Amino acid sequence: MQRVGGAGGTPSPVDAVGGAFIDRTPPWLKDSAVGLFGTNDKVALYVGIAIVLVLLSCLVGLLAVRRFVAGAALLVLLVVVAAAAVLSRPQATPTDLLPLLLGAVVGLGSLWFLTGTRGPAGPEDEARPSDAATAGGVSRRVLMGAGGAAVLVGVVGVAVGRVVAGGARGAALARSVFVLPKVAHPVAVPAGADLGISGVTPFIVPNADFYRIDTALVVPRIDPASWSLRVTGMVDREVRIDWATLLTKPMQEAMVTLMCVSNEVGGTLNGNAIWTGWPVRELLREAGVQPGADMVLSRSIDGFTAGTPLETLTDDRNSLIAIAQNGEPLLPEHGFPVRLVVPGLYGYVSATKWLAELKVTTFAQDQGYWTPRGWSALGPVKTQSRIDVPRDRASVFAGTVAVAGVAWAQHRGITGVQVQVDAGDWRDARLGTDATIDAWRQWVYEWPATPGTHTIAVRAVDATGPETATQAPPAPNGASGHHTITVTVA
Ligand SMILES: Nc1nc2c(c(=O)[nH]1)N[C@H]1C(S)=C(S)[C@@H](COP(=O)(O)O)O[C@H]1N2
Ligand SMILES: [Mo]
Repeated sequence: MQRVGGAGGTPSPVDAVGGAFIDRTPPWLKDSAVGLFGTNDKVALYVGIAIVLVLLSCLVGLLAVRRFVAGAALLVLLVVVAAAAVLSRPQATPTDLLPLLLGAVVGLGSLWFLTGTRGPAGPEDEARPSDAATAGGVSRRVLMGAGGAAVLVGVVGVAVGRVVAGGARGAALARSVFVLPKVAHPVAVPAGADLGISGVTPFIVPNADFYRIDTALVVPRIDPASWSLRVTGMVDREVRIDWATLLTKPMQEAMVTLMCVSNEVGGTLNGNAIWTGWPVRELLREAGVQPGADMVLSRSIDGFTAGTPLETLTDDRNSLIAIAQNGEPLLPEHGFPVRLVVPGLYGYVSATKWLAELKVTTFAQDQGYWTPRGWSALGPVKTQSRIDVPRDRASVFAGTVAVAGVAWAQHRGITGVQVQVDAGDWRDARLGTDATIDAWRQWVYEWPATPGTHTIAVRAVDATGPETATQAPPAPNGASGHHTITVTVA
């Protein structure tokens, strides 16, 4: 088993409940679910959990005031539910229950003191009705209650601090322990690929700005020394490759634009980078793929899975077991130490981060994480384009205005981009230099802007023609339709 280094890999009860919630996201949320759990939405989920916790605490308190046993029973029930969530997480160990147990003890203790219960309700309480009202009693209870609350806050604070600090330390250590191997054929950005237009997404997106999408509430912090990747399933021999062995393999570089299926038309859930890794097909060759297999189910250390067509991992494209992004070890958020990168497919069926296993199998037998949640089993990227400048609803001055953005048709290649103003003819935009069919291209159209309000639409062209005008939502297999903006010219 792979081990998770650092405290950051240990799910807190809150993360466990949140994670269990994410995994059980009901169908009515499915349309937005893949995108929903981007970085901001995780904060929203935490706030939601906090509000629910406060409300539940109030309920526990109200019940306990009437009958201590009822309040205590609800508290215990909540702890049991949370414990079940903790233990349902893929990386859970029994020690993960410790914070919950502590919380339960402190919670019950606080409840005890705050309700003034001395024991089972009985004639003794009736005999001393004024006990709670005596000055000494109140101040003692307030003191004890405040003390209990302080302990509770302290426990939570320590737990949060431990996760944050421990995780950061573990990641920093792990990412500093290796020097990237040399590659035989480094990939460079061709001159003119980046048109240098202000406001347009950089041709190579810096790692820190790269979009992040995953179901992980706590970023797994993996010690490469204990990491390994297993190849299982329909293979002649199961193979296990550890970190040290992986680093001895001949590494390749490839420029690939990664893309999320939940990206809306005009959305920014995509990014282009140079990835360094060992071709997946080499590892599959070592294992020996058996006839009849048509899918590789890649599994993350946190339980996420992606179902990738076997041929996209064995043909001559640059499908990589990637260890670096733009010449740097992967960031923890982007899969450190190892992730998959497959040109031409949306991330949910291919780009598994914190990679732990490749199971050679069939689409008939296995499904990736998102498939039973309403997303297509197959996820080839749709040809599309986006206007980055001007921004939608912007005001510009009359004269020549640079309308510009990016266009992508991963593994087919962009051959043109066209712009339409109002209901006019489609005009060819100027393209940035072609780097590879797997990367997006920047484009610019010098628009002679005249005063008034105008709509501007863009469409990408690949070898099969212009991108479709038919509008489709992200689910089940990617949004489509022309990105269109409105601008006011003064
Ligand atoms: N372990 C894991 N890997 C994952 C995911 C995930 O939820 N868990 N999400 C996938 C999806 S939907 C996308 S779009 C890409 C995003 O990769 P990035 O966060 O590095 O941009 O990661 C893929 N790999
Ligand atoms: Mo995605």
